[in-house]
Amino acid sequence: MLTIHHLRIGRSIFTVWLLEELGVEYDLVEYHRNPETMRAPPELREIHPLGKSPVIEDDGLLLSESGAITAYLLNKYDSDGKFGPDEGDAAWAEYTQWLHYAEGSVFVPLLLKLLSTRAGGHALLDGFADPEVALHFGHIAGKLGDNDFILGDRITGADFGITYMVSMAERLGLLEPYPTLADYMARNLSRPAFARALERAVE
Ligand SMILES: N[C@@H](CCC(=O)N[C@@H](CS)C(=O)NCC(=O)O)C(=O)O
Repeated sequence: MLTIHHLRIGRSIFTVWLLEELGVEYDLVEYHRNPETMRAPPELREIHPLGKSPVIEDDGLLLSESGAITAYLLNKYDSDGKFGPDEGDAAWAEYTQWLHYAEGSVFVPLLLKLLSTRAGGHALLDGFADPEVALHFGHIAGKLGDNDFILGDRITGADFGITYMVSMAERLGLLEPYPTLADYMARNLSRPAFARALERAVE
């Protein structure tokens, strides 16, 4: 059976949500952050050399990186293509761009804002991160438009990572200028599969 290594609190709940949407059976192993450093416990390094989450194990495969995990899970468990277009066409290329955009581009400025906030404000970090946050969240809101999901009227694999970024922006108090993104997040987090993920992953 597939195993997900889930670190609280962080992005792996969004992979658990995907597993619930797909109806895949899985074992969940939970880890807690060190309350002082907020880093993952050393046990995660016994699973994967990077010691980060999410990590999945499936049929002898050990896989990290949430975008790659999403792609793998959809390839294997979404045979009727409910959560993404077929590989190779233009719709798939655009979908892949949005799938990797979250971790590849949106996360860094959010991390800088997190560090700046923890430092009680930091001019150098904010000087870079503030316009980048505005650039990326303006871009995401522009793409979303009046749609329910990032690529239109149905949820795709790209929505899991984008929802994580939007939720992180919300936690950092950065979402106020983007009411449609707040609605988007609320819509996604109110899905029954997300409620099941929370029930499973958060005691
Ligand atoms: N790009 C990776 C990032 C993985 C990552 O940094 N995960 C965080 C949790 S949200 C983590 O494990 N942090 C603990 C640490 O670095 O000590 C992905 O998409 O999975």
